Amino acid sequence: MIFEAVINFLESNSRFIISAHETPDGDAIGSEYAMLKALQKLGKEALVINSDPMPNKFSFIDRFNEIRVINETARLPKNLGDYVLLILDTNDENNIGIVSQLVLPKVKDYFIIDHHESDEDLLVHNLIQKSASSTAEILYLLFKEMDVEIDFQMAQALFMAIVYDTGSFIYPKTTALTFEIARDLVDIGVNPNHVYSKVYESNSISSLLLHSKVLSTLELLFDNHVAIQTMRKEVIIESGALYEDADQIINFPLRSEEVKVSIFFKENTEGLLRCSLRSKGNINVAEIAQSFGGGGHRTAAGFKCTLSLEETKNLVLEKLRPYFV
Ligand SMILES: [Mn+2]
Repeated sequence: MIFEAVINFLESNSRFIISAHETPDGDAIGSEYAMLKALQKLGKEALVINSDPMPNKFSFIDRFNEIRVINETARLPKNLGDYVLLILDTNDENNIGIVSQLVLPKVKDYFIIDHHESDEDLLVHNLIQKSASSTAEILYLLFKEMDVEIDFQMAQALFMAIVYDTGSFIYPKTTALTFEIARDLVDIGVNPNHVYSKVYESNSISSLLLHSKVLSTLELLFDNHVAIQTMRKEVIIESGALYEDADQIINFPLRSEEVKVSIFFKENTEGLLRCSLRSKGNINVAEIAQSFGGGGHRTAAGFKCTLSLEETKNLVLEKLRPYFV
């Protein structure tokens, strides 16, 4: 039974810190919230502590601001050694930001629940299901297995997470099971239009201006099969937008039939550069991201750039060249 290790971990510990990857997305936030409520229902003490604040568009699921940010709204418990850490929606401990230094080395133990590509050795003591559409999908099945009642607040958080990670039920890992779960969550009371509107129709005008500026950087290469967009920190500052407002921009170019791979270089306001990759069809961009120290899924992956933008761009294009010549 795939849940044996995680159930054993949850049952044999009583104090939990829940965290997820840095710059948390809809799946990270929704999964953390649902897990927090599930642990409380199981009579456990639990806290959610992230390295970065959540984008505002996800905050409707967290009415009482229980999802905290380290050094901002969360003070770490003094007795960290009595706690265990649950890492959600990433299997790379270097991808949980400052939590990897301030929490991970001090807790009693940790456990990963995730659905990204991972090293084989991680599969043994964690719950990593790379076929799952989202971490939330895994959590839903886990809660069912453990007979944890999924209330409306949990259902809404899980639904938001699934909507986000499946691109509203269209990305490749969306299956009949995903729809069955969604159906049950709607049955519990989730309003899909409300969730969609919060996540996708609540952006600022600054965000719209940011989109127009970034789209104007579009380059098309390899006979229009590869699209590259670039966001420098200046455009974030000029448009008055937030870094997270850019999280959907990478998907635009894929709307063109010819574009098979979309590459997005994005710099945050501190000048840190990240490369995100999306593909449709046969090109495994997780493999490319892994070769730069990052990770992800077959069709959606990313890494932090250690070289300049130009150098990184050339290296990524070299890796893609064999597919297009
Ligand atoms: Mn996810």
